[in-house]
Parts: sequence; structure tokens; C-alpha cells
Amino acid sequence: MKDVRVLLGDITQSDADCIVNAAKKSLLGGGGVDGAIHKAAGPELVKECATLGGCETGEAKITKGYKLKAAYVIHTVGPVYSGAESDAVLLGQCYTNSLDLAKKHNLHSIAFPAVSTGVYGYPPEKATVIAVEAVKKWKDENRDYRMRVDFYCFSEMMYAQYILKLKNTRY
Ligand code: AR6
Repeated sequence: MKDVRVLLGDITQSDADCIVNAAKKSLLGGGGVDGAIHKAAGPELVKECATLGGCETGEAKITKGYKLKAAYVIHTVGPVYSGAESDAVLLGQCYTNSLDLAKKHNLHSIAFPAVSTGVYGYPPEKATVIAVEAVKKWKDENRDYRMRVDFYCFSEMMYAQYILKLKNTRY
């Protein structure tokens, strides 16, 4: 896919216009990538998050990035993996709603972690397929809008999953 990259490393170091946080419904911080983003952004981030009234699964909300390189953070809440069909729908919505929000704010680059694949238990081989397909569909539907998408992977295993899926995806 054009303008789509797979990167191995820490998403808090991303130079994208916005980075996506795999948050919890309260938006008040947690472990994993959420903890890393809050730590890197500084205490102003949780203060702004506290004004947002939480976030439902599959939805996305935006804040400033504070001390991060990224100007904005888009907070999305992935599903806790249960094996139900709705898991895939909700996970796809995390990507689509984050991309819509980035476009609404006139942002042209976005970095995603592998939402739901840590604490929330989504199997990586399934989650990466949903992530890549949701991004491809969104890019197909927004051909007139330039958007660089970076998939940030925190392990070699996750990196390999994305590379495999992207190799088999035609743009
Ligand atoms: N950069 C990129 N990816 C990371 C980083 C990082 N710095 N740190 C972890 N990952 P998780 P979830 C990867 O558990 O499953 C939190 O407590 C990690 O290896 O962060 O959506 C929230 O508050 C994994 O592949 O998010 C929620 O309560 C991926 O990011 C809950 O966890 C997602 O793992 C959300 O669970």
C-alpha cells in the first residue's frame, strides 16, 4: 500500500503528526503503550483526558501531544478479545475512526500501535489482518487525501505479521 510503513520500535518516538494510543475506556492512563505515551507526554495529557468523558470501545478521541514529538494523540479503545464476531468489527472501527479524526484535524501522518494485542489479548495474526484491511479500505475511500500510516511494532514477531499481511495486500 502506498504511504504505509511497518516500523519496529517505540511509538512515543514517532515523528508522525499524531500517534494513536491503545487506551482504556476511562482514558485515564494504564500500562503498555498507554503508560508509555502518558509518561512521554507528561502530566498535562491525563489532565486533558480527564475532560473528555471517557471513550467507548471502537471510538476515538483526540488530545494534544504535549511533550511528544507528535502534535496530537488519538486515543482509541480496542475490544477485549472474546472470540465473538463483534471483536473484529470493533477493532476495525478503532482504525477507521482514528483515521477519520486525523483527517478532520487536517493531519497527514498517523502512527498506530497494534491495538488490543497486549493486555486485551487479541491474537496478533488476526489483529494485523483487521488493521491492514481497515487501513486499506479507508485509503481506498479517501484517495484524494494524503495520509501516511505507520504501524509501530514492539516485537519482531508483530513486525513479521504486518510485513506478511502487507505483502499480500494490493493497493
Ligand atoms: N510502542 C509501540 N508499541 C507498544 C509499546 C510502545 N512503547 N508498548 C507496548 N506496545 P497494550 P491493549 C505494544 O497492552 O492490548 C493498557 O493498560 C504491545 O506490545 O498496550 O489495547 C490500557 O490502559 C502490544 O502489541 O494495549 C488498557 O487498559 C500493543 O502495543 C489496555 O492496556 C498493545 O498492547 C489496552 O490493552
